[in-house]
Amino acid sequence: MASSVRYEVDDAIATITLDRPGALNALTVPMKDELLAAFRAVARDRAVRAVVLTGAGRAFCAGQDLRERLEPGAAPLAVELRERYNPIVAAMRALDQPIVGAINGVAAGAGASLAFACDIRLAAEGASFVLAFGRIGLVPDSGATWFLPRLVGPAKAAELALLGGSLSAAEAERFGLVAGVSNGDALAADARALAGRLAGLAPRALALTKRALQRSWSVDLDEALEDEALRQGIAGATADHAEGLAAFLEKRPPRFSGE
Ligand code: LHQ
Repeated sequence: MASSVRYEVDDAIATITLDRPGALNALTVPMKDELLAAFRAVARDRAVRAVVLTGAGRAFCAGQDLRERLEPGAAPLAVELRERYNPIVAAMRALDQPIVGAINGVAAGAGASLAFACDIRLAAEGASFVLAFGRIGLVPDSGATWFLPRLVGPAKAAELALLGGSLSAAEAERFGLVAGVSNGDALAADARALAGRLAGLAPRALALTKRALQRSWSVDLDEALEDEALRQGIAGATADHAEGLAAFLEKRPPRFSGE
């Protein structure tokens, strides 16, 4: 079967491209397996320092392939989520390397959830986020109910999730859901430049920062302060911290090794 997820590594940046443009990159079983394999490949490859997740063609991802759901033998929804979607979202969040979502077009249903699970998002002018679940009598899934209130606030999250509403790229930027909106064809280059900036930073500090931000949602301030102290102890013992200090004092850009 032809691959529907492209995985390319270039200059410390892995680009993962959802590649079924004829169906707006709607997710099939093999595609979900490939996507999980791609994130696992990133996890194993320390030479990769940042990831770009994007879609081929005019869409980012239209969520679950709805035609596939009608095929005989399709797994029950809860099973499909537990066995295929949830492991992808968990793998994205467990990744040490930061993920830049390059949202090139519509991100609907579980496609929106994938976008939410990225660490930073950039959007093309024409992109949108569509909470399409309710329109087909389903509940937001693949992390959407967890990420959305945290990303845009509870009021907007409720409006979008309950009404199955859509956010344009400009609105998404206003709500802080995307870090920027790229004009014309600039998105790929802008996302790569952002990933390049991340790839130039100290990998272990980035990984520790990702974890601290994630953990902050489930702990009180005292625990967060202690968690920061613990992580800073680890970061402070790295060669990259020593390199960062040396570079500052020598007034030169740092060269982080990941050690
Ligand atoms: C599609 C799809 C699609 C197949 C466009 N499937 N072909 C669900 C179930 C199981 C387990 C776990 O979780 C989930 C979570 C979910 O993801 S539920 C939500 C599923 N997604 C949707 O409900 C979105 C359905 N798509 C749309 O509403 C529209 O296509 C959007 C708003 C994304 C884009 O609209 P347009 O720009 O007008 O494009 P279009 O509708 O004309 O689509 C273009 C083609 O892509 C078309 O194929 P065709 O052969 O007729 O040209 C669509 O059938 C196909 N396509 N989404 N999810």
